[in-house]
Amino acid sequence: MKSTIVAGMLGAGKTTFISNYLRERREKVVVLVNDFGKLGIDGEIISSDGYECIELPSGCVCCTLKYDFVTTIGKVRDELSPEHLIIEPSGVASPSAVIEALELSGIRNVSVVLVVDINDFLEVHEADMYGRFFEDQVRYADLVLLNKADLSDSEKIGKCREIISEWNPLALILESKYGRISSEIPEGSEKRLNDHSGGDSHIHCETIALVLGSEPIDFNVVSAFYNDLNASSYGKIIRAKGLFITDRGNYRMDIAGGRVSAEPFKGDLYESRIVLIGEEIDEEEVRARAQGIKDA
Ligand SMILES: Nc1nc2c(ncn2[C@@H]2O[C@H](COP(=O)(O)OP(=O)(O)O)[C@@H](O)[C@H]2O)c(=O)[nH]1
Ligand SMILES: [Mg+2]
Repeated sequence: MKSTIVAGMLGAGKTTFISNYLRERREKVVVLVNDFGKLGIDGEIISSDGYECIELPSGCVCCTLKYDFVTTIGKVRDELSPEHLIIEPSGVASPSAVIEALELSGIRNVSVVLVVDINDFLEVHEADMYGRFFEDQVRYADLVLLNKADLSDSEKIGKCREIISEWNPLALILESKYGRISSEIPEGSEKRLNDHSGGDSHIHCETIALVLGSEPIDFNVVSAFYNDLNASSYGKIIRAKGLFITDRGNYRMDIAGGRVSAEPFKGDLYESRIVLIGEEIDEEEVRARAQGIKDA
């Protein structure tokens, strides 16, 4: 069984990459998603494309969920026997912890794809915000996607490439738009794991999950809510993802890399829901606003 970890910061384009990659392939794939928020939005996006997708419960595979994770991997291998297992850990989990859990399940030579939002990467790098955690993500990668190339320019892309190849000279580095690549994921190499037992292997964020009911809600009202969230009206929102039943049909709306986006969602929805990830979020105010949208 070929195994691939798709790592990357919140909103870099991991789920988008997986969806586009699967669309072009015929192999039997199982996708394991460990989402940070409780509502399993990524799983719903991948399943709507018709792929087998298993959601791990909320939490982080590197700490509380390690045991569940190892059990699930064993079950997938024995019961579903896919040709390819793709794992999307939450954007705050360290790849080394996921590699370790795979090794505990007897899976070696896993491929690591790192999806990077070029603009975010440069900002974070310049601010030296994530330190070792960030470098770790790059070090383990076999393939790095410099994603969201449509929102960047050749100078930034070049700079990104330079930093990444310095940290990891062996990784294949490709530019991408919406995570689209024409080549195959490279074979994984043996990974030498850091001893992260004493250290912090992930970033701690707050997460809030909101359910907005099954009645259609006003598209413009949800858009306005997103714009306010993005403008930091309720604290720092690093990432928002939501699936909504609206008066204009089903929509998926995101905040990633400081941008709000909305696109029609082709899957069925039984309720509208949203997951927010951030710091110092004013939960009470957010919940009140969400209740207002639901009641309107
Ligand atoms: N403009 C642009 N948006 C992208 C690209 N890749 C992903 N996105 C958008 O970025 C948001 C986050 O993508 P997602 O795959 O959910 O990120 P994840 O949190 O890493 O899984 C979504 O709204 C995507 O449509 C890209 O190359 N260009
Ligand atoms: Mg995702």
